[in-house]
Amino acid sequence: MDPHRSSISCHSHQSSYKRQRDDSGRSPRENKHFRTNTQHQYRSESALGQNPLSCRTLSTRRELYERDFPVYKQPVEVGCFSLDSERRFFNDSRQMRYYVEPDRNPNFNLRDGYRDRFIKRDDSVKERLDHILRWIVANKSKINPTGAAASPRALDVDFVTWRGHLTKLLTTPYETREGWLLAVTRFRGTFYISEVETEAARRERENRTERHEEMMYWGYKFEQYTCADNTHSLPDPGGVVNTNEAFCTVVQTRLADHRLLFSGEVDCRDKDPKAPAAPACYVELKTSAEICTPKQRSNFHRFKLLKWWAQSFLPGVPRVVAGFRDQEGVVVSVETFHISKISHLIKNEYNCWKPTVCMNFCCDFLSFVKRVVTEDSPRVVYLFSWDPYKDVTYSAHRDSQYCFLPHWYVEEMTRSEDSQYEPKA
Ligand code: 0WD
Ligand code: CA
Repeated sequence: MDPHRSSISCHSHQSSYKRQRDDSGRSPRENKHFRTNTQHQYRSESALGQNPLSCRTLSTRRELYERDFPVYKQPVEVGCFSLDSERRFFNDSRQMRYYVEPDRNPNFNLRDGYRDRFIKRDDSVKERLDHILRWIVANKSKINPTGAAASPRALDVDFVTWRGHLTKLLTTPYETREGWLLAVTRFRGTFYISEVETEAARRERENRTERHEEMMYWGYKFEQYTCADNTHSLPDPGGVVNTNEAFCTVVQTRLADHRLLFSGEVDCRDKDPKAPAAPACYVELKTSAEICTPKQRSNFHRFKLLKWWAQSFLPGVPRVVAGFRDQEGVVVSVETFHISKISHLIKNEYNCWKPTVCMNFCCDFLSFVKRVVTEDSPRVVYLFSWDPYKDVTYSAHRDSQYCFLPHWYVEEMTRSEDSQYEPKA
């Protein structure tokens, strides 16, 4: 038998998992999440674990996740980083911006500057987890505060990922249009999750209409109207919008028994020096089409507020400031949404989304990952795949195009782990 395949095959693991679950005395209903998958979506190159019996799936049906809200610890900011106008990484907050409250009816023209004062990030460049990994290498002591000897792992967290990837997981039980691919590598006990662009997403990116391209600019233009570079200055709507620039927070938290470390881009913070500490001082900025009919209001509650809630709830950002714009791209009104009040706002909506379903699905997906991803190696990627109305499936790949942990990171983490046992100077 191919040693690569046997080492990664989840067949023996599967039976041990089943035994474990059955012994736990939990109801057989819980096992409905997992069933034998007889299909194989990825038979590519060195696809491992091809024994169909060894493959299992995770259901995304909402009703399976209507349980008590899982424990989600208050996210703690453990650091931040900045990406400059050329997308260079800095281990500091130099790109932090300050929120300047606009007029309630401001008439901001979001189309201004699209042709002549816009530098767009090249979104065909896939950065994967690189910026977060750079931050980890520069801040290892902040993540393992108790010191290395206590733990044999390189990092004292279970999962490292982007906040945006977790947002996609939270909204999955309600998503009917876009599927996802998430690559997972287990390295020194930690699971790294990095998105892979789907074929459909690539086609959409490469075939955007001019109108769509311009509308993507509008969100960044709204940021320029409402953010200042420091606490004493005002926004400069005459400047250049450059989407390479970013300020990212790095937070640590726990979802049930999953310890998470993730990073997310933050638009700006409250400029009052007496504002609460991060992430509670952060403000998320959004634009949305103005709401003129009951149908539009209902859609806003069902789809937009779900995405806004999930994205900001995860890192503990308490408020979203929304600019509502007309068809011509003019912001006609501005409204603040408090994340903690969004679930009340949607209560009157028939058959609407539920935060507990989002969180329980994410939690069960992370448990699924922990069970499936058994081989600990930067050379192995388990690719989790989901399409609307389907179950989550996976396949395993060694030395494939999906590998995403860079050599510099693997070397740095291996070196620092060995050095833990060296006498301290
Ligand atoms: O290359 C990629 N496909 C990805 C890049 C996937 C995931 C993240 N990233 C990078 C982004 O370039 C950005 O620097 O990570 C950072 C943001 O990560 P996140 O906070 O986890 O992502 P998300 O919550 O999806 O987006 C937050 C904001 C967006 O604001 P809105 O209000 O539109 O949700 O980050 C920005 C955007 O302003 N953003 C991006 N900026 C440039 N390129 C991108 C992107 N691909 N994705 C999101
Ligand atoms: Ca935003």
